[in-house]
Amino acid sequence: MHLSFPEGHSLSLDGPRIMGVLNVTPDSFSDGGRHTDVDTAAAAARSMLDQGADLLDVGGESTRPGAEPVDVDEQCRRVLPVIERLHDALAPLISIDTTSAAVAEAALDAGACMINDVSAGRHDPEMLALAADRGVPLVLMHMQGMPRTMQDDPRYDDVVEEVAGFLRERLDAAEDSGVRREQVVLDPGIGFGKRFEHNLDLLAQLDRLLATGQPVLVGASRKRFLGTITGEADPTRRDAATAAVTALAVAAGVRLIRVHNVAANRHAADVAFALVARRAAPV
Ligand code: HH2
Repeated sequence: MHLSFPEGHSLSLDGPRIMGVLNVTPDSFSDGGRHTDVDTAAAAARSMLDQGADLLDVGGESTRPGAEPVDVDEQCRRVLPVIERLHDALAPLISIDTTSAAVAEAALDAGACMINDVSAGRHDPEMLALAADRGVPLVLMHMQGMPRTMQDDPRYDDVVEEVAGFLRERLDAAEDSGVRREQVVLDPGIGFGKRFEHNLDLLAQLDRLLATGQPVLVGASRKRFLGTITGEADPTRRDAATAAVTALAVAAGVRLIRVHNVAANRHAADVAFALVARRAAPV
């Protein structure tokens, strides 16, 4: 299994791949305000690539619970100079984290080569057609509600079945719009309209999402449910907790992990993968 990018690049999913988070926002819950000028963002990107990131996810709109939408012009003002600089200086694989097709299109023109849409193509009717037209990999994520209100009262009868069913529907919608199935990554949307128990159920039953046959991405990095378990209120001190999720997700078969601390999670993913490989190794 692999993802195909423009100009003949591809990313094999035979092993775990780490997506480093690069938020160019004043208000993201963990790295907000840290990368708002291009030089600092480029330095952070270089450091993540040195630590073993396979791709970088650049976003100009926080989706933390309670966040207000950021308009297209402001998202572009934040992300485009950073994407251009990264593309010119480091040429990494860059994913654009947005629900707006206009932002995604401008980001692809500036050097991004993948779209990460936390609304799974529901926010902007042009998004699926854009991904099809440009032939880029597309992450479809589950979210109940919208960031501003999603944590008010999330409810499910069977969270895993409902999330998997939603993602199967969005996969079909993407395919109907011309996106190639093998380019679609599914994401359960940890923390997006989910209570503590919902997040645990989704992570404990990743096999049910992997049964779709699609590559799965998990983004649990530093999220609040980890603080609930560990008692750690500061998101930047949740990297060991994040690495535990990474190891278990990789052992379950997840091949894309979205994280803030690349070094810790690169190691966790590689160790988990090496151990799982021995399960299948001949004696
Ligand atoms: N989580 C966040 C943002 N984008 N994309 C995907 N595919 N999956 C996720 O779990 C996911 C995501 C939230 O984390 P972060 O970017 O660190 O914070 P903020 O939304 O406050 O910028």
